[in-house]
Amino acid sequence: MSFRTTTDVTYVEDVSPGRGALPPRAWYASSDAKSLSLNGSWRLRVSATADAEDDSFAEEGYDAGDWAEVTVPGHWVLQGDGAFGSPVYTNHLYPFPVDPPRVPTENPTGDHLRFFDLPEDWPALDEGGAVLRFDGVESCARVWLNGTDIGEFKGSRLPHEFAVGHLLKPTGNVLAVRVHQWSAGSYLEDQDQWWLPGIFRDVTLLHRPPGSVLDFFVHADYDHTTGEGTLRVDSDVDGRVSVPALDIDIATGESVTVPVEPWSAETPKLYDGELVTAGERVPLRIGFRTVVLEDGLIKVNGRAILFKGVNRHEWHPEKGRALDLETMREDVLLMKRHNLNAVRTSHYPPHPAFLDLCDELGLWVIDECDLETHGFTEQAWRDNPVDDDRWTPALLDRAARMVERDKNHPSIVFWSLGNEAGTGRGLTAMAEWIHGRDSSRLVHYEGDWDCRDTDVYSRMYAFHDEVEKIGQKLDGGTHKRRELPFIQCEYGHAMGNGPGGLADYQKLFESYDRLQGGFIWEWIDHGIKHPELGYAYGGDFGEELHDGNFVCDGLIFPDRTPSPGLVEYKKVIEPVRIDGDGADGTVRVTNKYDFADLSGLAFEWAYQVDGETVEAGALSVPDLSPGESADVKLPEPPAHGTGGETQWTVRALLATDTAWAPKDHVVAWGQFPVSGRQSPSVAASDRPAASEKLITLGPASFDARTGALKTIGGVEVTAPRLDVWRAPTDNDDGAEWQTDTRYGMLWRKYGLHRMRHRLDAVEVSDDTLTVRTRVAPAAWEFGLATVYRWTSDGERLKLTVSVTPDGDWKVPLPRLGIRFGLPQADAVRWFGGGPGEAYPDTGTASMIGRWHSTVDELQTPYVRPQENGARADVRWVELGGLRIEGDPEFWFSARRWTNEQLDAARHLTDLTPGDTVWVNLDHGQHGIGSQSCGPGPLPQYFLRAEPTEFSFVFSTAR
Ligand code: IPT
Repeated sequence: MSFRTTTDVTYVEDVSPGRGALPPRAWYASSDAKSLSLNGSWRLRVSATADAEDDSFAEEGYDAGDWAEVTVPGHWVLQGDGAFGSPVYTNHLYPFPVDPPRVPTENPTGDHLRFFDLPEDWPALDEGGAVLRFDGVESCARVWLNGTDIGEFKGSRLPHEFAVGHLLKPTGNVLAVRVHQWSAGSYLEDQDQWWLPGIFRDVTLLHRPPGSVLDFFVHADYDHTTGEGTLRVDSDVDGRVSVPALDIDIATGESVTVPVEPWSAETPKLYDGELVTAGERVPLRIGFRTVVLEDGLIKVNGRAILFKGVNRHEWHPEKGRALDLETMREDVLLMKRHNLNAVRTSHYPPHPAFLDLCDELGLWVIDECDLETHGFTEQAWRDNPVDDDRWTPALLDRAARMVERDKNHPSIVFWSLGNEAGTGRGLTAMAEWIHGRDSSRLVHYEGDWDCRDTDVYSRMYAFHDEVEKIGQKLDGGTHKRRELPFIQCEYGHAMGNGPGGLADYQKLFESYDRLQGGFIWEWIDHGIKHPELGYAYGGDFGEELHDGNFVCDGLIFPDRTPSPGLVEYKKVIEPVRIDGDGADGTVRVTNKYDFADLSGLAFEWAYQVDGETVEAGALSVPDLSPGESADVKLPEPPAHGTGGETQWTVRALLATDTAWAPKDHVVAWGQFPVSGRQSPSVAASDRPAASEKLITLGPASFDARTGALKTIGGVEVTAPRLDVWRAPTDNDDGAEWQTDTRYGMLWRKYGLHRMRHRLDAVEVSDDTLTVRTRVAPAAWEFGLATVYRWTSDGERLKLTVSVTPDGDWKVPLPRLGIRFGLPQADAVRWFGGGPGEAYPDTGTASMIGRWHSTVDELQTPYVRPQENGARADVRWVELGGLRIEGDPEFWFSARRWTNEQLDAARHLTDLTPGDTVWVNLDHGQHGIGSQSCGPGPLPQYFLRAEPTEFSFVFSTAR
């Protein structure tokens, strides 16, 4: 065969979806047809432009001996230690001039080569055909097999198949793939994520025997009024369908109705079946369920559902979007273990294996098309491809590739047209096509608030008050919209510390039928593992345009450890509510599942005295149906010594091992007090004794001139003083487009990070050492008159801090408390909220008890360092040889660097432990909110500057 060498790359800027590929069809694994994975080590050559090299590399016999090697699936910019270029992160700005469909001349192009032989057991080449499948290539690829050009395609996160049987040889096959980073398709893929070129999903050669299955559509409905399921499998190639457990054996195209157990995210019952044609057997996993819009509600199997969801991008800190099966499974397991019931595949169809896991383990899925044109917002959506008929074939191709690939997954309840693409005829065409092709699911798209094309009113980051109005149907809108249910396809922006306010949203979702829940933004921080920085984010690769750490906004850290945000969300959405009344000894249990009864759960009570469990036992709770509640009597409180703070803790645990967590995994819990806490009291019986240099009082000594505390018992301290500063969180800073007040900025403007402490008086009386100060920033006239009063009973030392604001305070305080230094501290024990961090609007999961940790483990490793690690409602804490009791309870944090150093750090590796452990004991903390992309803290979580008094009692630890 003669090979005509060319450098023609006009297809790169062609708006068409491609040339040569087979029509889209369902993605399935055959039981008996052979397949050959072409994953593994490939040869790679990266050029700076699309046409720098001609295509002679695709010719048989080409010598690629000096090419690099790259792993497929993979992104070449994440391999080769930067030798092949670097990742680029932008949120919505196109990282190239906007001139659709033109792309820059500088267009990194990876020529890939894979040599393969057919395995020995591969059928003879005249027995059927073969298909070459690419599951994902970013962003545009041209393909040759054995020197023959077989086509080119765009649509990065969508499958493309080519018929190649006639080109195969038993040995010495050469597969050549030229991948361009930028193409016309890039205009349709402006998602908020790293731009990562490469063949990042599997490449597979599939044998297609004569008479093999082509495409098929499983229709498996459930009628909740009869308890029966109706199955029909439409298949391009005739055959038979069997489901042994249901005694089903029917022809394709034929329907049968039998009693079945339905599929739901809570009860993911799948029936194993098989589709058999003359040439092939294909396993089926059938879930019976019916999704409808009825009475203005999304109903599955006759019941309205509540989404407790998350937006999931595919991410791995080393492999980018080239995810292995184990990682996908880990995501689903983590979601299930944290009570999530839904996932939106933001913003593209995921690897198909992920959807298998959703079917199997049970998650509602919004499957989203690979489409976003967000950057056009910068030009008021002018030239937006979704409103330009030239692009419509590409949009329809994308819709079809998603729907056809994924249509047999029971977990998918919504097709989403894409994300942030404005409005236009192209979207309408997609919606019409999807509605026509699959009437068994609903259509979602957020960008059109009139809901012209959609079956749900969907919004992102709507504030609580607006969500409430929508719940009450007082939000107006088009006639169509007013009839539709509402979801937040994105809310609770999990960037850095937070999100705050989730419990307040959940309350609304549970109060109004129309509000059918939401999806947190987002699942995982897209940090890239980096030798010097720990995890890299936008700008760390020298990008000329980037959006910094806005790419790290997940509920799990890049290494998939849950962040406090996920722990909070788990508690907020728990499927069983456990409230109680300690006084009359009853607990009220409410089943908040949509489908499941409580038979899968076992309940346990524990009775605690001063945070320590003195007795525990099983609690028998009736097997409640969804929505039902019962009051259950607790046992008589066990006898214990006198006094002490007492409480009940009741937990709901898995009664048996499940597919996603072992027996005893805690699903839900509640705590309620029996008798309250007694505040620590210290008689002011000791007299301060002043000498020339020192004042002594009880166990402590002070500098006589400044009144600064120097020692308590044998422990030397850096004197406590008022502290109002915290290293602003991403949510404190807010997003640049936020018009609302952004306190992170204002706190800095008003100098709260550089407060001065003026000493006004050191007074010694019979029983008190009083130090009067004024704490205020340079340049401003407002301040905090702060008085420290020290008393002692000879053994314990009490500090009472009185704070009286003066002047015109324009901002709330970040925190209010004292900070002091300890020469050393490692182990920490406390009685209060734990085990993890909590802030005023993120504290639902903070459980009162006895906890222990270390100073290092108290830190929450937000990828961009910021305020973190506070423990809430602390009664007492012991560290560094001291015991500190609070009156009232306080927020505690300790770290090996100052809050100023924390503030200055850009990556975790910037934080190096110093000689002092800095301890903050806070009377108050400002709420966290979600303003990095959403509302700030609700007013009830503000820490306002107002007259306040609080105390701590210090003693040496027992
Ligand atoms: C919204 C996007 O849909 C999502 O991809 C992500 O960028 C998120 O915000 C923020 O992290 S768009 C929002 C700016 C309204």
